[in-house]
Amino acid sequence: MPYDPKQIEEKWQREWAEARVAEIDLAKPGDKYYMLNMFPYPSGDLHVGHGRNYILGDALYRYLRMRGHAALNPMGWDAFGLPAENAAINRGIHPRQWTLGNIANMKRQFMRWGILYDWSKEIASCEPEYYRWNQWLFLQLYKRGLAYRGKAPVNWCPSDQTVLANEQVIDGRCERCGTEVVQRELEQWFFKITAYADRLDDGLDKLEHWPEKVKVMQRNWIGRSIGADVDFPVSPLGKSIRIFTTRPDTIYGATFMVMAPEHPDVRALIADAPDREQIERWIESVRNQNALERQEAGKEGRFTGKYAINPFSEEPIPIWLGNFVLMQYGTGAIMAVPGHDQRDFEFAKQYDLPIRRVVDGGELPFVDNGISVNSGVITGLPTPKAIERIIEEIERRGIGKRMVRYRLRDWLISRQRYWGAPIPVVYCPEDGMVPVPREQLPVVLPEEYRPLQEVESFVNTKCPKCGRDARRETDTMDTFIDSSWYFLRYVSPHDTTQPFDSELANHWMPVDQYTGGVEHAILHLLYSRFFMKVLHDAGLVEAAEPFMRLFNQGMVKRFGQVMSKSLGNGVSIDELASAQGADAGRIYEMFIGPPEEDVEWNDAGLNGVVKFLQRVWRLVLEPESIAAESGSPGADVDAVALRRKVAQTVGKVTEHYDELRFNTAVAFLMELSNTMQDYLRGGGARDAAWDGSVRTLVKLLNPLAPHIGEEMWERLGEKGLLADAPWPTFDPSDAVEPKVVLVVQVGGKLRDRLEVETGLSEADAVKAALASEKVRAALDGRGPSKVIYVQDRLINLVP
Ligand code: ANZ
Repeated sequence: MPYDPKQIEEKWQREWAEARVAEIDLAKPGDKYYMLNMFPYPSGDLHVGHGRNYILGDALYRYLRMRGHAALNPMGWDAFGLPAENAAINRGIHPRQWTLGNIANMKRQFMRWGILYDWSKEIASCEPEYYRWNQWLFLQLYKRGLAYRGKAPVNWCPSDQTVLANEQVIDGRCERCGTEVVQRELEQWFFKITAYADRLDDGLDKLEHWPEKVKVMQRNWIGRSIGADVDFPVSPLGKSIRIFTTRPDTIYGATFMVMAPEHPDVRALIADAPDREQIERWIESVRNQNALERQEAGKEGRFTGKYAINPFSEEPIPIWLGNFVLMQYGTGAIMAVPGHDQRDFEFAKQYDLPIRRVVDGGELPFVDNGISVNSGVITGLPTPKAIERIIEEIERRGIGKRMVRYRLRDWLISRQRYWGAPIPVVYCPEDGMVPVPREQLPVVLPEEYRPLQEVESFVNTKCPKCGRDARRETDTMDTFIDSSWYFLRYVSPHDTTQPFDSELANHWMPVDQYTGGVEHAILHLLYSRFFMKVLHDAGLVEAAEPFMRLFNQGMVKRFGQVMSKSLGNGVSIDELASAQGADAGRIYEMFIGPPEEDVEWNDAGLNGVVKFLQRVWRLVLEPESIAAESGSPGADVDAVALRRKVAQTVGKVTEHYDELRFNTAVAFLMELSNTMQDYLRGGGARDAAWDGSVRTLVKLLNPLAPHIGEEMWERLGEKGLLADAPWPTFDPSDAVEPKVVLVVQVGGKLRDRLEVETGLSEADAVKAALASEKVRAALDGRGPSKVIYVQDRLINLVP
């Protein structure tokens, strides 16, 4: 019978499901390994671009099982969010119905690809059993002062009627609908992630198995800067204006000051300016620009007509307003040092302001470290020492202090939409803001799918404290909250008394291997790390970092572009599975390139994999037919050589699976099958060496092609599932290449005899020959102009 995936794949998918192979008893001790793929947003349909991530995870999981690990591999759904809501509104069905339909389809697709998840632990963040714990966690943060309400300028999309996070604003427009975003001041809920800025930054040092790139992105996002706050007296105001600088050592070179146009002291500063109205008009125009437009507008400013005193040089310096100074960062005011800062330099050139050198080292603007000059007590000191010394002086004089600042802002979690977890707070005319008590959770979403403030039956409630009429908070939570702790819920998916069991979490956390797209390098990972630290501080879990090892798989492209539904260049998982089979698709997705790199989909490559599987099938089940083939063997392979190849392959494939290098592992398996073919064609017996090689090949291939694997395993007469079979081991002494003596000649004259490995390539043989002292002497500095090489026997270097 020829290899036919249609005959076998569904059969084994059913077997695995019935045997519940991936179900694991979390309380049972064992060599735990928690592996996790980022839970998907249930958009409805998987294409092979998504497949790469999940197949990689499944291959690793199946490998770990065979290695004897107690491996946990759960799956769930990041099921809340705006797309579901929009899709539902467009189609006129309830977001829940749409979401659950998509979940069912994607779950079917996972099974169709032979992916083994522990479905007994499935979660969906849109279910009250799940989001009730979001609400509980919100209350924990609230109790700890980490959830607060504040007025904030927010990005508002007039079309979607919602607040958008900065990253949802692309070029000043709403990420979803393209409408121009406006700024509005609104009362919003925030999580105080800035309280953890230091620990989030420091913690990165310990994540040695995270890609460096991701850590750099997180560091930049947190943006820790060490420097000083310094007060500059402004006599017309009768007080000082505080600036933040990372280079206090350059203070003698501060020849002017620049304030953000929104700075609260600006009004008083320009109150009596003759051109006040003009300045105010300019301020208004800057205010209406978003951060990006402001950057693109180029450096622009207005002179306030007032002066501050540089506390060190004691000179009066003009106070300017500048569009490049942001109110949200530092103190919203800077000392401008045009000699040593690029932006200040450009500004000074533009408005003809004085530029002064206070650091020696190079041409102005000189922004690097150097030696302080013309700088009082710090003159002559190298920059790092100068910074330390001047900060001491600033603190001694009581005009400022050492300061650490962060770019990171608090996390705005309010969303004015329906399809999210309601924020569990009630507003009572008597008692003010009252958190919903734990026993009254979950605050369940109403059936009616409209923004919550429009749903009267939801809004009107009783105060949990006094029982009088009150109103519910109508904001829902950012869905990033759902994904900030779901990995903990997997250890207690059905617990109705707590979000997770601490003891189980302590056993299973941190996640050993986390895989997903690099698009989550910043927010999702940072928020998850933040939650973990808060829960750690609350004594609920020991680990303070959620993910030990992080892997970002590359994207699949077709026709040069990343696969996506909207571009219409996707390859459907269903079509592929029914045409070439899930196993061929799985191997191809792994063979296509290094897993971290972007790759181009190529149908011809897929056909090559189908041929490989057909060959393996015949090698394992119909070896006679290969032995009888006319083609001559590519090399002599006896039983010893076959055993050696098998041992070497076990070693290499194991090593490469450990490092997720599935593409090279496939190449080794192809090599092994070629050697096995040569063995048969050269008349090799079907003896113990052969039987061993067959079983090893089937096992090594199993993580990647489990359907054909199980079928061959069964047909070989083996008992039990291959999924449960132990990983092959090998005797390292079997893997050693035997040595041969290579005769080395120079111009036909014997010069040396070298012990080398068998099967050396010509290039390696030349290298070995040139390493010989005698050969080099005979060549006398001349390179070989010609090489004659007889493998395993002789090499002749002709000068
Ligand atoms: C004087 C100076 C001299 C500066 C010099 C730099 C070099 P990071 O490292 O990103 O934190 N700055 C401070 N607040 C600002 C604001 N609200 N908007 C725009 N720029 C601001 O940058 C800190 C530096 O950026 C500070 O150090 C300040 O310029 C500027 F040779 O002060 B510096």
